[in-house]
Amino acid sequence: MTLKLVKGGQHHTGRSLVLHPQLSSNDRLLRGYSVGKRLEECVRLAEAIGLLIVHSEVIKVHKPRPSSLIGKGSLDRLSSIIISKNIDVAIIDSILSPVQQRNLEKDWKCKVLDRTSLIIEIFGARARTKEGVFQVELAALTYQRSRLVRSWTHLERQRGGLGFMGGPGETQIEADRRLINERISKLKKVLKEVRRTRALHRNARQRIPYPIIALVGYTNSGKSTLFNALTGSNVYSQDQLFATLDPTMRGLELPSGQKIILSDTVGFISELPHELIESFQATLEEVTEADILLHVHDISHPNAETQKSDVLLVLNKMGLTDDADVPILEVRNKIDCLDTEEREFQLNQSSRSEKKIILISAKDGEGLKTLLSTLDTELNTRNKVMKIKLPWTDSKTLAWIYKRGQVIKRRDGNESVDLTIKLHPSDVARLENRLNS
Ligand SMILES: Nc1nc2c(ncn2[C@@H]2O[C@H](COP(=O)(O)OP(=O)(O)OP(=O)(O)O)[C@@H](O)[C@H]2O)c(=O)[nH]1
Ligand SMILES: [Mg+2]
Repeated sequence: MTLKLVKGGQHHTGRSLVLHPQLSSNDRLLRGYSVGKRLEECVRLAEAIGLLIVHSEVIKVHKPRPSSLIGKGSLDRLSSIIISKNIDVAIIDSILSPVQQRNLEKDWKCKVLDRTSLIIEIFGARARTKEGVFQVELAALTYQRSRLVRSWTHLERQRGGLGFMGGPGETQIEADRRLINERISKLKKVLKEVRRTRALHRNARQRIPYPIIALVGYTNSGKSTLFNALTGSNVYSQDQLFATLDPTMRGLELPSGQKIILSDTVGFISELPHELIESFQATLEEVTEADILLHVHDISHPNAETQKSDVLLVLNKMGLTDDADVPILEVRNKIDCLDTEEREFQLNQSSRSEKKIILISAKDGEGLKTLLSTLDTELNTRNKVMKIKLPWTDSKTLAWIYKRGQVIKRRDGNESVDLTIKLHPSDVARLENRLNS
């Protein structure tokens, strides 16, 4: 498979067909998941790279065929639609094996993209910064490489006889893999440098230790709208999947006067390709390093529950388990879209829930005050980051700090030691007493 990336926001043009294969083993059916909505999402993904969708359907797959996923009957029926409607690209909303993809392309005589390649394509079209472009390219190549391995190794296509391209006897697959590997290691080096620079910036920020609050959530849930409403900014927000790709941060003051940094970043989606999660480490570090996560839900979406668990799944893959590492506050957005009955239900649920649930409308501003004061409370009951200088003579306090708190950074001087520590708010006062006595 060749996955050609569209760089710098260019769009594809083309007539397209979108299929959502509904596997009978699909456990989502049991979770009140709407298949129609999932098809709609895939149509919107295809639209996100500028394709014109001329036909879309859910197709029942009882026994997935290893050679083509869908059965012969549907294959032929779709083939005539593809011919009569002049279709250039068929999008299959699932993950295809390289063999399935090639066979479908041969059979239908059009380009075939699966969900993973489609999402990587969208990221490619959205990437604006150098960093974004590199990250997408890395994801695309990693995906391509995994498919080379699976599809070609047993075929070992020998490159035509002369042997001056690559060493004698070198096979096409080895040459391809070598090129891809070289590029992948180059990209990884560049991105490592990006991460190093970012870490330096983060350290500089931590010298004035403002807590970082990161917005996370399903794509199109309203993160950027909320970001704009809270910070008075004007970042791009649009009724479009993956409107945001590059992270943005802004300072903000809570009602108590506490300053925080709010960060908006790329949204998640069901079955987000793991290649993207791995490649976007630099971007996603704003999330993994945050003090609190605000998980923004589009509560008016019929698949809100599935979207929620799929976002938590991605966070898990990033090593963030629900509340164990960092508090995750549930923010239910778009309550302006609910009717009276649904609104009552939501209010009821949030007042009964043990976990904090905050209902808001980022568009109308409803609930934003509560959200900010909740953040205040949350930050006040959480560990505080402090910097102190301790004379060596006070070894008792040093021992106390190691026992009660967490030492993040330590620099030993001749007469004193500089420490950056994390302490529970109740211990902060105790420490101050010790230092003053
Ligand atoms: N009715 C209503 N619409 C909202 C609300 N918040 C956001 N929207 C709309 O939802 C769409 C998506 O909003 P964004 O803020 O771009 O969503 P996002 O989460 O940043 O999306 P990505 O960047 O694509 O991940 C836009 O059309 C917004 O106008 C809300 O509270 N009520
Ligand atoms: Mg956004």
